[in-house]
Formats: sequence, C-alpha cells, structure tokens
Amino acid sequence: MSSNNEQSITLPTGKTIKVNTGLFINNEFIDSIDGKRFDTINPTTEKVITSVAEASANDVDKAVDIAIDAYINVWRNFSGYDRSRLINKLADLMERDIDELATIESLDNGKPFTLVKNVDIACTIKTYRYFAGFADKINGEVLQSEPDKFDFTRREPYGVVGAIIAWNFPLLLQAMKLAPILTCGNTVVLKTSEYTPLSALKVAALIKEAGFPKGVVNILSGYGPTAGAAIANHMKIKHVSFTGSIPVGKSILKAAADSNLKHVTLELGGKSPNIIFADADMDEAVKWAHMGVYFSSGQFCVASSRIYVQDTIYDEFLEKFKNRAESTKVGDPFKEDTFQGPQISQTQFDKIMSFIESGKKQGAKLLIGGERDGKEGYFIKPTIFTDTNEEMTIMQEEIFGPVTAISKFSTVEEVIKKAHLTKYGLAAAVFTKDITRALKISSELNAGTIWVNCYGLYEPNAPFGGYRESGIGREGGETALNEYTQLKSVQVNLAKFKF
Ligand code: TXE
Repeated sequence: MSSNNEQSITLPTGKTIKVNTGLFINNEFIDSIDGKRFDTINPTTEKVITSVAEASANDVDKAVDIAIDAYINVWRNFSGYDRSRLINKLADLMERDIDELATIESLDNGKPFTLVKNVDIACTIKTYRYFAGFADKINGEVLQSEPDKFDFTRREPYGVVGAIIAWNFPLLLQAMKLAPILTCGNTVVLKTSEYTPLSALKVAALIKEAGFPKGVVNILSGYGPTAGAAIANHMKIKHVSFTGSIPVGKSILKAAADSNLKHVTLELGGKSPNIIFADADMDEAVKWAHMGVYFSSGQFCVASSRIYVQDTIYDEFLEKFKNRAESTKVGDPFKEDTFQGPQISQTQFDKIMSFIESGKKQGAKLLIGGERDGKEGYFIKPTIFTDTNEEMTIMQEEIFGPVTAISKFSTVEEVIKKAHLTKYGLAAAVFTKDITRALKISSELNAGTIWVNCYGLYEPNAPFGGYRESGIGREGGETALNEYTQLKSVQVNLAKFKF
C-alpha cells in the first residue's frame, strides 16, 4: 500500500484497477487517527476485495472541523454559478469514468454491471445535473410589507451537513445527498455504508479532480454505532440526512434531539403495495411487477413485497408472474444478461431466509424459490408466497430481498384497507386503464410516491420520501432545496421610530 492509501483491486477479468481507500478529508486520502481498517467483501464470491480506513468519532470531529473551516473561509463565498459548474464537472467526470464506476459498484455491491451502468449511474448523473441547475436559483421572496417597511426572506445554507447512507444504491444515494447539499451551499461529512465503501471513494477522487475546494466534501468509511452515531450526535453539525432502516432512523432522531436539536431528514424503509386491477394490461403489469420486486435483488426501499391482484384475473396473473420470476437470470453480476445478483451480505441473506421460514411457519404457501441459489455467494432464488394474510410477518416487515406475496382482492375499499395495514408509507402502485380510478386511488393511498401503470421509476425532479414511519422530509425535487437550507426573514424599517 502506498502512503496515499491507494490499493490495486483485481477484477474478474484479471485486469487491475487502483482505488484510494483512505478517509477522504480535506481533499486527501488519509489513514484514520487510530490506524484501524476494515475489509470489504465481494458478495458474489464472499471473498475480501480490499480493506479501507475505518473512521472513529475522532475522525468525524476532524472532518467536521475541516468542513466548517471550508464553509466559512471558502465555500460560502462561492457564487451559485460556480457551485453549479463544479457539480456539473463532477457529473462530466462520472460520465467519463462510467465503466470503472460501474465495475467497482458491481464488485462491492453485487449489482449487475449493465443495470448499474444504465440505471444506477444514469440516475446518479441526472441527479447531480438536475440539482446543479438550481445552485444559482435559490431564492427568497419579497414579502408584502407595511408601507414604511421592506421585508424579504433569504434561503441560507446550514453550514456543515452530516449524511449517512445505506449500501443498496451506494452511488445514487450519495448523489441524492451530495447534490442538493452542495447546491444549497453547505459543506458535508458523508459516511458510507460499511458494506459498500468503494464507489464513493472513486467519486471522492473525481470530486478532487473536478476542482472542489479542500474540505467541502469529506467522505468517511466506517461503522454505524461509531462514526455514524458520532455524526448524529455532533454538536457542530446542523443537519443530518440519513437513508437506512427505521430503528437506526429513530436513533438518529433521538441523537439529534439529545445533542443540538439538529434538523433531520430520514429516508427509511417501505412495504409498498402494488395493486393490479382486472382491466390492467396484463403483460405490462406482469413485467413491471417483476421489476418492482426483483430489481436490485429486492434490496430497494420501494420494493413491492405485497402484490394485490383483483380476483377475476388472479390465476392468470399468478401463472404469468411465476413464469417470469422463474426465468429471472440470477448470478454473476458481470454477465450481460444477469438481472439479479447476490444479496449484500451473509447477515442480509440470513435475515431474508428467516423471513421466508416465518412465512412458511405462519401458513403461507411457498409457490417458488425460498432457497439459496448456487453454492457460492449470497444468492437467493426469486421467491413467491401466496395464501397470505395481513397479520403474517412477511406482510408486515420489510424483507429487503427477492421475496413477494401475491394476494387476491375484490373491491377498491378492500384493497385500500389492506394496503394501509402496515406502519410504512413509502410508495404504492396501481395498474388500471381507468384513469378516474387511478387518480382516486392515488389520492387515497398513504404513500409518498404513487406509480400508475409502472413501478419503481426514479426522477430527480420528483420529491421522494415517506408517509408514516417511512421517513421525514423529502429528497429529490425542488423541495429538497428547502430541506438543506434554512429560511431567514429580514425586516427593513424605512421610517423614523414611532412608538
Ligand atoms: O441498515 P442500517 P442495515 C433496511 C432493510 C434492511 C435493514 C437493515 O430492511 O434489511 O434496514 O439494513 C448506519 N448511528 N434498509 O443494517 O443499519 C450504517 O453504518 C448512525 C432500508 O444495513 O440502518 C449505514 O451507513 N448510523 C434502507 C446506514 O446507517 C448508523 C436501506 C444504514 O444502516 C447506526 C438499507 C447508528 N447507530 C437498509 N447504525 C432504505 N431505506 O432503502 C447503523 N448506521
């Protein structure tokens, strides 16, 4: 290993690439203060890819002080136009290095290379460009004032924002945090997931190359209870933005309250219902529903692990969906036609298998799958349950794997009632040709995103976030600018003192 933490990684093709594995602080890749490192595992082979520096609370302190310094002395003096130019430059560099980024992501996360390139990274770049366009358009408003006053508002950055992300979309989640945070003029300390530190470090190198000033973006690899908790509890961080599980989201909210009452954005899990009416285009519904649960090996917060099908088409849908699920190409993420890679870790593999066991024990019928695929890697066969009821654990908890339950319904009232019988409210979908019904149901469902005749589509201009326990705040869309700025009122007196 060289002094700048650069390590060589051998790819499945035998080719090697270099990755910086230090903590990215002040535009340098450095060792952690206590010298600790941890391994990152390839979920396809269960073998170690490399090790990365591990941040502790002391490293978080160091990064925060540097980010504050960068905010006060450099970044807040940048014009919106210059921030925009840098963010767009980063997007350009990601486009240039898209194959290397996709390779690193596939290796570290197990996502199929082709999908990473065409979906994850395409959405990532779009997100940076979408928000870059706002950097010089963050406006306050002139308020209606008394005749001898001039009152207005300003939208101002927080200073340093903390961000903590999950492993399921490492590049996209990073963009969903960094793009609006930086656009709004904040500096940032971002902790990646301990399962997928590598692609963010490649982005860190591109951030430096793009010309971001030192200390504006700081990226730490590390664990949740140490580095993550240090961010959530930090007295100098004014806003923390988190993507991950509900229990950790709640702990972040508590830490924010117990420390400095920092603002909090939480993007948490889901148990999203996909509702298919008898008049839907059957083949389209089957394709989208399949994508809606098996994409990313079911490891996405909006995955539909509850599919409700109207009784008159239930048998036909089930047959077609089963056939499509059985033909899913599961395996090597670097094969061009692979659709489903491995689960991220042994822990997630075990958790999903225990959900499958609970489904069987509680009386659901396992139609297909329910077992490991192959001998090596954390692969699980696409799994379908039928004959479920709403009380079963698999109908209540986020499974985060390639597992869905297909149930019958007969009326709109019945399916809406069932759709609402969980604590979540992240997303839902409706398939029907009746636009009146689609719009009525869209307004009745308690979810932050509703898809009509499609599933799981991502647009950076669409606000994204949860109803109920699925989250607080919105990422995406112009509204994210409100998330990462604070609003100030300025009242100017134009008259003599009258009281
Ligand atoms: O998430 P965690 P895990 C759900 C999904 C999955 C389950 C567990 O159901 O099966 O969560 O996944 C950091 N203070 N989602 O264990 O633990 C951690 O280091 C501060 C849904 O991986 O929530 C990582 O960076 N930070 C979700 C991030 O939080 C802490 C995506 C997420 O880890 C921390 C991922 C602490 N005390 C999982 N403990 C989605 N919304 O898409 C952990 N972290």
